[in-house]
Amino acid sequence: MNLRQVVRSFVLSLLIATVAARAETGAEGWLRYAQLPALAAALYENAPRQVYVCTRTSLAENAASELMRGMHSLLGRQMTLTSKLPDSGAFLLGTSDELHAILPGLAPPALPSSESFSISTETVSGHHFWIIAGGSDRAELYGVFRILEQIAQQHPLSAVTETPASSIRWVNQWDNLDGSIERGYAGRSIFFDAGHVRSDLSRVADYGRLLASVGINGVTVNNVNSDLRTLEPEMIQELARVADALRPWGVRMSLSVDLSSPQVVGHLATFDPLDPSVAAWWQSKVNEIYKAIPDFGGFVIKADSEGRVGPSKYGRTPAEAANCVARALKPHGGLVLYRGFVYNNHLDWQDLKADRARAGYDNFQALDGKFEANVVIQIKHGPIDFQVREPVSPLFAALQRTSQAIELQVTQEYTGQQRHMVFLVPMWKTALDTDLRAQNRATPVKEIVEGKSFHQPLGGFVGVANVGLDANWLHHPMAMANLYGFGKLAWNPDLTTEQIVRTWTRLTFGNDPNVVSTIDDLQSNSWHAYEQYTGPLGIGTLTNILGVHYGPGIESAERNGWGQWFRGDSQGIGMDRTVATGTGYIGQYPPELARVYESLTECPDDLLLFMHHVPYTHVLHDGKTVAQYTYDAHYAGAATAATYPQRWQRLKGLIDPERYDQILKLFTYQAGHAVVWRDAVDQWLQRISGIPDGHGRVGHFPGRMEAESMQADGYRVVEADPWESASQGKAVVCERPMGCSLTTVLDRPAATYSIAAEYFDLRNGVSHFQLRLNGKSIAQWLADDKLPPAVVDTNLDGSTSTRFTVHGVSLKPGDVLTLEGIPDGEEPAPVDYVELQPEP
Ligand code: GCW
Repeated sequence: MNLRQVVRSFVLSLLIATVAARAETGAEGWLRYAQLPALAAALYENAPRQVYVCTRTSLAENAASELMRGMHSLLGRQMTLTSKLPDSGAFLLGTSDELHAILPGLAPPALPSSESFSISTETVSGHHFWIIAGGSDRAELYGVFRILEQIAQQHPLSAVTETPASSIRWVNQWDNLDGSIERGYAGRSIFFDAGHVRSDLSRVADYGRLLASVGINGVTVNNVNSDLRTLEPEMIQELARVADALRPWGVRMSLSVDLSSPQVVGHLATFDPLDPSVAAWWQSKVNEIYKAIPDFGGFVIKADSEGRVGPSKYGRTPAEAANCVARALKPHGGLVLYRGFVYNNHLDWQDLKADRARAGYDNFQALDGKFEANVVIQIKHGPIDFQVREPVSPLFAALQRTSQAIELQVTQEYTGQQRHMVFLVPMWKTALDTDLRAQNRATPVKEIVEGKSFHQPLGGFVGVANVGLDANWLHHPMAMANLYGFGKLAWNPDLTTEQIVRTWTRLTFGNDPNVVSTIDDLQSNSWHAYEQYTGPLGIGTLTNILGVHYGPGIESAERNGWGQWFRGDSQGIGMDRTVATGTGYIGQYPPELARVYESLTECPDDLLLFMHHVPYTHVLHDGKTVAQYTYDAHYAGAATAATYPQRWQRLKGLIDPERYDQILKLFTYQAGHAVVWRDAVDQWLQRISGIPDGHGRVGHFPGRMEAESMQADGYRVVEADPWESASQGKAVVCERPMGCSLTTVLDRPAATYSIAAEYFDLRNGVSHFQLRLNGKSIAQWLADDKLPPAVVDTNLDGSTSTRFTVHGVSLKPGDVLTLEGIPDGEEPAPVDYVELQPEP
């Protein structure tokens, strides 16, 4: 070994020792502050060891202790907080004026907003100062997090001044007071339990820290489907404790409220927003809140939507409702975020002109300019509902005299529920970068929601986060990149996907180049792969929209009032939203963009079925027909997911064992579930279109033995519902407590194979499975996974279908393969098929 190699291996062993020493629960998220190898730490040898805070507010002190905590953890360095300006070097934290007052020689840059910060180094009388100047103490904290982020990535520190792109950078939590979370996939609420605020709010404080580190400044803590008790006086007192836990991190609490509160909580005869007694009630309620929570952020309002009451009850408009509440908040500096998600979920599906996508624009466009200055319309990025691909909502361009915020969904409701790795930043970037061409000029969505395009006073980003009590917050360790990425984009939507994922990976898993490039690649392409194996061409995710929004449930979107139709029949598929022959939705876009979407030839393929109804033989830009493209996309997407476990396994030893194992398990599951998706959609498409797959794959599985065709002892054949969620529509169940079995005599050429068993893992039982080869056990496992849905679903369907694979089995003709299942509880050890695949 030469000296370089010696040093490298020393550094490597140090790194491994550090990694091995800590049990990684994921609780720290991207704030691990993992100790740097000695060589990297040497970069910061000259960094000061003292910290001086100009004004000791609790936020500024928190910033200082975060800095000390980070420096200690990253560099093993003891830091001290000094109460008088040191005459040796130090980190100095303060506002520009404060810094100038203590060291008149200093000239920190002018900061454009109270949330701006700057980092610089200065040498005064031979002493080295690192200066973190903030427009406020909250911004000092942002500066501290930025320094630590640089060090954790082993970047040299450089002078920088930053200002967030918009002032509203909030997360929403859809937490219910009973402790459940609507569309939450990572355990119960960190805020509530059994109708009350939790007594232990330590996770709330930790959450505040994570959020602050990426610049989030607000949390709406309760579900937009708001509990009517939210504004009861006792609840406000309890909620004040949540605000207290968030305050040290500069994160303001806000609440979702139901517009009927004046009636339900205040016992008024009405909640008509134009009734003076209602306005007075809101005013006194808001005053009461601010007494308990002086930095209260405001209200989020969901009204006239999905069963929530609203102003329509009194023939009033959303503007009249929003303004009534906003006027009460105004004297305190609070905001109303009124959701644009207002639509009729009892549409007539037989009416070819009916269109849910039109609703946002139809309900709000005429109200432009009629809102109070502290009202912001919170608009989901697409016109339907967080599908895997949607165009952006045309409402963004239609509101030119109203402040707007974009609502993005971090919690992966329609995108794999944190069982599938789906990195959403590329999807959000696509939305934010979409140029709506309002007024025939460049008006990308990001600039509209920043308030820039139309010179609005407010604007911003709201992310539906739904973290839970799971130690790692979101269940899938990879999903934390979405929360991180949301915060980063809210701060600066011009960051690239690469910048975001790279930083996240380095902070979360360390700086090993192999680790960084593997994870970045996995994450970056994951949305595309998920789109391919679920719903390509803008058709919608194709999940069961009437149930848990997880596995395939294709036709659940059709023929009901929810309006998520794609109108597939034997002739063709897609929603005709054109002005010429369809619902006219496309006409809601500014003319330049509308022209592109209206044209069958110019409309981008990935939005084709969102905008147009076409025959399955319609030829796309790449020369394939719609039918063949769809078959191929599903095969390609599932093939990509199939690579995840192997690619991950190459990182063994470079990642701590806890997260390594957890992610390997999730990737293995995802690879299997991608096949469930692929087969469900492709089988369905082949049947409805009558067009066979040009490559002969769909419906023909050479290695597959359907459970219903194996020799059964005790197993009974059942139909799957919907049929396409089981291979060939059928599965088998065992109702004998002692168990049942499926046997087959193999006739494949002698070789090494993987054997996959496709079974259904229900929540209401833990069945036991065993595979035997010629009587000898080769694998056994329990159907004990806690799959979505979190509610008990007794269906054998695309949400519960799960794959177990055993690799490297030598098989020869005449071998006898047996799958045994022992039911448990109400789970009848259900099986779909067994599949053999030759392995190299
Ligand atoms: O997509 C739907 C979700 C609901 C949610 C609603 C909304 C909180 O399925 O669970 O309700 O959107 O955004 O209000």
